[in-house]
Amino acid sequence: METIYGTGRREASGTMSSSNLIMSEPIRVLVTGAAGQIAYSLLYSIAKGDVFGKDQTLILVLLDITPMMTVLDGVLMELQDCALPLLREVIATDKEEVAFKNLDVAVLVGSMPRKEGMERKDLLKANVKIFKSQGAALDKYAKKSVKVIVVGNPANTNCLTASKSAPSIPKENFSCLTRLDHNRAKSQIALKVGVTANDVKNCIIWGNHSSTQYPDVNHAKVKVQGKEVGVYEAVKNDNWLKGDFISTVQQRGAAVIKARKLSSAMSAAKAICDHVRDLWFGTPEGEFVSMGVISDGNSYGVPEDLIYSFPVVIKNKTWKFVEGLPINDFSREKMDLTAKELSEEKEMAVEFLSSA
Ligand code: NAX
Repeated sequence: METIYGTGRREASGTMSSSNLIMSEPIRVLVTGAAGQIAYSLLYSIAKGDVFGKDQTLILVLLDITPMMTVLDGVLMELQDCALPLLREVIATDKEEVAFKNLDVAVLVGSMPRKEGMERKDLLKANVKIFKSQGAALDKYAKKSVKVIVVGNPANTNCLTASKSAPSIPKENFSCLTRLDHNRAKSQIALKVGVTANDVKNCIIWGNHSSTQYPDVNHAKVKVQGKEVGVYEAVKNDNWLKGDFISTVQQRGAAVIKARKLSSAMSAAKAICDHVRDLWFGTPEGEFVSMGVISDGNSYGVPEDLIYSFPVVIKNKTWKFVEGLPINDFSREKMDLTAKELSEEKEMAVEFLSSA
């Protein structure tokens, strides 16, 4: 099934008479899992220009599975009813060959959720199947310059699976979301110091988007009364920073589920917007952010060929590792632990990949 709303095949001429703004050529953005709860917040933010800018027109493509098509129709109707000037076209579909065609950006949110009694291995297997297929569709139909952002869990390993299944697209074009964890860390520090999140920068999430992730503030700065200082100096509580701070960030997803009976959605959508906007426009001078990207074996002692969350800076739509940060023994141990988990996940995924 495929529903299209909008201006059909009208070629972008560079201007949109309705708004008197000079508009650029529309970019084609896919969101998968589009009938789900994260997408419900995310689609509105993207469509109104929070990510690609207020003068970038868009063709939004929504993919979900066949049983969700009636729900997706409702999402499509709501997007129409928002009457947003940037939206040239919205395409709702359950077909990969439609969804992945000519993409500039793919945000892969949909995945197989963990069901009661499901083993981690079975979950991984089900997701290898999904991300192998979507990776192959990217390879076949998307632009070679496409930026692929994987959100659906296990996000790091799903991202690796998609990348391996799309050999004609550069590995560097794939990243997975750890920005929610990054934002959680930033916010915990801001709350503790009594400043706003904007006053905190350069937190790092290392490793897997799981409870083994390592939130590291050894290199982070906080602005207190107009002066930038190290987080350890501002917080003045090493025990908290090495204990409850880390476990709060690691367990935050579970805490939200316990309280809300649903997983993080508003904050996840906000984090996806932050991640993609930075990929598109770059990171501010002097700041770095966390994202899961392919390891090269030469950075921070992380084994090669894992999608591991690192501190990165972004310029001209290209990310680079932040290099040369000193790593103490406390950090080393935690960074290795999360790398070990990712290596195990990779081993299982590779095994399933050959049989999926
Ligand atoms: P929902 O269950 O509300 O929505 C998921 C949607 O994906 C459903 O509509 C489902 O039909 C669809 N879907 C399943 N398989 C699909 C496929 N093969 N192709 C297209 N669509 C498919 O989940 P939601 O709360 O939106 O979360 C989505 C994913 O994000 C989950 O895997 C979740 O664990 C993950 N998260 C990842 C985060 C991260 O930081 N990396 C944070 C938030 C979130 O927990």
